[in-house]
Amino acid sequence: QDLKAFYTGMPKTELHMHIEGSLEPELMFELAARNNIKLPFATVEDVRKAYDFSNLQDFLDIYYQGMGVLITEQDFYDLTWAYLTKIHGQNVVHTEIFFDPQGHTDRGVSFETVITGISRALEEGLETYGISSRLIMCFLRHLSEDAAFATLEQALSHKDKITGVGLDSSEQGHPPSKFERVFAAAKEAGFLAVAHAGEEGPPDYVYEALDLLKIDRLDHGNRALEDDALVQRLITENMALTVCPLSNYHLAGVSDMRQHPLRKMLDLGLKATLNSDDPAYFGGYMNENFEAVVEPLGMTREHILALARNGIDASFTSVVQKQELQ
Ligand code: ES4
Ligand code: ZN
Repeated sequence: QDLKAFYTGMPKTELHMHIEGSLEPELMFELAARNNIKLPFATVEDVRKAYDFSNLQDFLDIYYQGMGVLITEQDFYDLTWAYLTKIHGQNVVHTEIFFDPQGHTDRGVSFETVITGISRALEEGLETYGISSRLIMCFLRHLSEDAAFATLEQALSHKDKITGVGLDSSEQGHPPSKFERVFAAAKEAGFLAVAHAGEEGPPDYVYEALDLLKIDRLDHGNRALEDDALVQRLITENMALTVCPLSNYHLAGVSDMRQHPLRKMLDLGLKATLNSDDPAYFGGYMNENFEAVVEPLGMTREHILALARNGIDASFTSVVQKQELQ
């Protein structure tokens, strides 16, 4: 109970959160009504009942369907503002937000509409709540390399608003190597890089993310623990992992939180951080993710502090600063 007061009151960073995954069912209904879109659900309760996933693809199908209510710039603003309001109430002071432009441009919503709505909310989040932020544009890995290149091209005129590129969506069968050239071009253009790897995919995909995509931070990385040499390398390179406990519980076969690898990662010396991934779909934001692991894993005040410190150290703001000092 004492620990709960500690992590809820603690200033926190969030480094792995898909803004489309923060769309709560209530707002989904509101936007559907506003945009004359018919949802395949009658009530908010029906939506929540559908959030019963057995794997990543199961979830992604519902996630892409859900984001279909986002049409106008105001929709993207409202989505982002709702997230910022929520995390302000949880003492999150810095957030690095993923967005999936291809999930929108493929439905006829322009890149400009998406980026303008999100960015306007982020600017206001800094003014009103004092929350600093960064934006990370993800490529959908189930789509082609060409499609990723076209998306990167669109991002170039918004370089001032986007700090990094990432890689998400269906991992199995879509290895990082598929995007080696796109990431090289993105890095050349000055973007930082992250990638989802080792969420469902094998340790080999983590090696590829390191060696071919030259990532600055690893998203998930859970399956790296299957390979001792890889673990040693992540420690030596001081590579941060953005771990998402409630997401793993709902998608990645962690059926009992006492089996979750987060504490083991910290005890091994890996630079693990705690994040919410898709808070509207997986049952909670930052505090709920702390709550899911602290007691089941017997974590101490020191573990919680390490997560907070790692979050600051692994933030793109810190990464940029370190690069400038070199
Ligand atoms: C995602 Cl949990 C997860 N994994 C991969 N891609 C994603 N996009 C949104 N949430
Ligand atoms: Zn994710």
